[in-house]
Amino acid sequence: MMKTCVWLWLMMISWSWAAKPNLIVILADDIGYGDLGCYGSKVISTPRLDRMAREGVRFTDFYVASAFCSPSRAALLTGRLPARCGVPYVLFPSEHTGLPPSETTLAEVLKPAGYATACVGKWHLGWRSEFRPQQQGFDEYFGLLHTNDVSEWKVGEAFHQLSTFEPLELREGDRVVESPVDLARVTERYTERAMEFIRRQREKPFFLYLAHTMPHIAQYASAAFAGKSKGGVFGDCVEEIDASTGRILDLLKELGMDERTLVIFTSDNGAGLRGGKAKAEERFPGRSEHGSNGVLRGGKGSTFEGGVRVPCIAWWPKTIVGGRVDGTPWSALDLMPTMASMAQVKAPEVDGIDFRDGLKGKARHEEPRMLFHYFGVQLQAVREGPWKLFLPISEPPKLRVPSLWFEHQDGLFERQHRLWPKPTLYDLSADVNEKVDVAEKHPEVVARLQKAAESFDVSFQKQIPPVQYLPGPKPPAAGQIRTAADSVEEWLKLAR
Ligand SMILES: [Ca+2]
Repeated sequence: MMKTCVWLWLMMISWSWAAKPNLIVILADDIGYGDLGCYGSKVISTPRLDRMAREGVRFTDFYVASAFCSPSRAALLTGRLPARCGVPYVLFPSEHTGLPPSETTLAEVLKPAGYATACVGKWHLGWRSEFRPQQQGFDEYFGLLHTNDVSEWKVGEAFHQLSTFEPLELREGDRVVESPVDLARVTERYTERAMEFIRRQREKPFFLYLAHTMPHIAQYASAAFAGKSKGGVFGDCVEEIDASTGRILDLLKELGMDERTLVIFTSDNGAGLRGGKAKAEERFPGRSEHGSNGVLRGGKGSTFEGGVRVPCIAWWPKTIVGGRVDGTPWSALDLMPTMASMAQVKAPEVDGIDFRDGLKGKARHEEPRMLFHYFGVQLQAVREGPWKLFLPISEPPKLRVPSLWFEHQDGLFERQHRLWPKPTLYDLSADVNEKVDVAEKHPEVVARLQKAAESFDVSFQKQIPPVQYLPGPKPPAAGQIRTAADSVEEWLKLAR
């Protein structure tokens, strides 16, 4: 009797892993490490995400591959470091570039394995038709091709030179369905559209990439959430995303799909720091709020933990045992090979690892794994086990990838690609907020990590491809100001 039970149990376990599960990635924009109740927020109420964590696993050491929107997304979808997959820096609407069609995304890997694929929400990986989600393996697309902070900058302001044309358009496939988009309803509409996609899936397994526009600046929540959170308008947006996630989990249960669906909730980078608030306040009055990275140092844009360590919750009833809190370091780069493995297809060569067993709580790494924290093309820090080493850097990168972001803001390239005179070492197990440099106490750790990191980077630098730019009208040069009289017809033609 006992033997039969064990056999049946083993059969069930192997069946659940053998069947191809549905895969959902819910990506919030700029939610920081301290912005959810289950990660310690006292001002933002997230009952549904907290419950998702209780029913699933909450990771304390989950990293994104970049502390900015576009490169973080490119890395999540390809499993490759941002500079390797052609998107080292954040993209602006005036740029004729994006995630190269030659890159293989998770959607492209899953589609031949029989998956229906949908991208709902913020793309931010290229607006020209050559770079849109439909060219990257997604059967369906509903959302905004651009980030939402380009819509309200006034003509004549420096930043506007990067934007060139507006308004911000909501699209179904290539078709514009609302222009300008009502940002207050965007979370609600993404949610409805995602649920409608899920309801349609009866025959095939599916992959849903739901990338929220919120709570990225400029924040808007729908009427049911606006003004409700103790965390201000930022909190309103997070609370709406919390409710949205709850609706999706409820729907999966209602349709009987919950036990064959893996849902991952995470964020694309840490919350922006308060220091940037004054500048933002001039442009987005009342909508310039940032979240919290909890105890972590630094924020969006930085390779300190606050920029690159984000909340991550995985939920899969019966397969993932509920209530686990897991401190294994893993990365958004791992989603591609992990999900490919679940779909029983081979992933292309990537920088991530197959974390399938780790999701279930089985130790995954026999040796400590090294995680590489790049800012664009510059390797700034590495993590291995408890150690985080900031490398000594004596000169700015030799490779200057074309990027409007830098061309339009004097000195920004130099400021953001930092120089460090000497290596700095932190022991994250004792000092998660990176306050005490222990490099002098552990010279052997510094030497070992530095050698391994530099050796990785030497070969990495040789593999960085040129950024793919398409021909097109030029945006105003730095210092030039576009006026309302300037024609944007050429741009609008390309946007269709
Ligand atoms: Ca972001």
